Amino acid sequence: MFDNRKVVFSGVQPSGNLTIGNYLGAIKNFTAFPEDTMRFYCVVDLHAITVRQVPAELRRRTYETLALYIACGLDPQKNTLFVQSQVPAHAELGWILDCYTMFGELSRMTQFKDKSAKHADNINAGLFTYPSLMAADILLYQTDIVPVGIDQKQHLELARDVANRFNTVHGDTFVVPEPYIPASGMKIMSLQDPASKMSKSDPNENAVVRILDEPDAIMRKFKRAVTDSDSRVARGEGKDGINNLISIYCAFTGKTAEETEREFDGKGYGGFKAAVGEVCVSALRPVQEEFARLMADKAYLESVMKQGAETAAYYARKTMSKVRRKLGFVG
Ligand code: AQP
Repeated sequence: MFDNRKVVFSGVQPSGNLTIGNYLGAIKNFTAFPEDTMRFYCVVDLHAITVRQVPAELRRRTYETLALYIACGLDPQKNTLFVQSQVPAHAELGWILDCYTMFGELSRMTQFKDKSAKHADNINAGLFTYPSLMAADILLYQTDIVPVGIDQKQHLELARDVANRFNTVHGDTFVVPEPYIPASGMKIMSLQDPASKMSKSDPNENAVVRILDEPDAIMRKFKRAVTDSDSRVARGEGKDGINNLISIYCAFTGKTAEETEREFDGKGYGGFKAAVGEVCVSALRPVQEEFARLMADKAYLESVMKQGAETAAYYARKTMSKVRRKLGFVG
């Protein structure tokens, strides 16, 4: 909409140390878009405060998330990498879209229900209206494509509904975005409770493999992964643990589930778990090395943030002036 390039937008919350769920479900796919797209990748710190954060940790994780974007292959010269709170238009459009999002719609969001159950002492309004802020993040850049994990599909559908509603009332204002959920972006499940999503804020460290975990820790966590009483490496009903490990193995190696089942035919769970650990360790090693190098140069990370925020704000302003005019705001 800004020019003839397709726009890609996505974000990750700096709400914990990122997991292989965030990596395989989202960040790895951010690098999949061609040069002739316009790409915005945001560290969504405004979203992170819907759950209580320790300020010093939030600050550190904001730098770390940005460094991980770069370490995972996002070149700041070719992608706009920025921090959400440094572009105030996100909060401004978030409020406006709150007024175009229905209470009933927000009440149906499964993430709200899950997070309210997890944080029963702090069910704040921001947790409830999280999806309208997410819609604002996306619509602000006239986004065509949003690479996300499948767990975010419901929020994305809501963003589409909000865009359509606004466009119907005020005439064409926003591009209606499409999700991009590639096969390798399946939902990575907890290693200890494979019926629930692997989440960076899970207090059980054995449940979560983090992008920055040491090789020993990664191997240990996979070896302890909960499976079942069968011993055949094959997908099936009631085999959530093995289904999940097969998905992870496939995502790191590019092999299909059938190829994986054939490769481990007759080999038992122990050997398979070790093999999943090994492919994970070797895929993450270059990311970890680059991350360490970047974190030693805070001034560089700050320059990336500053440049990214300026570029993002430039495009956000274009959308906001259109939105303000359509709404009848003065000036
Ligand atoms: N387990 C997962 N499998 C596949 N994709 C995942 N994503 C997250 N977990 C998985 C994808 O990562 C992107 C960024 O997620 P987020 O930080 O915005 O929030 P989230 O989905 O709430 O992630 P977490 O790890 O569960 O965070 P906390 O614990 O803070 O709530 C999204 O594209 C998401 O789909």
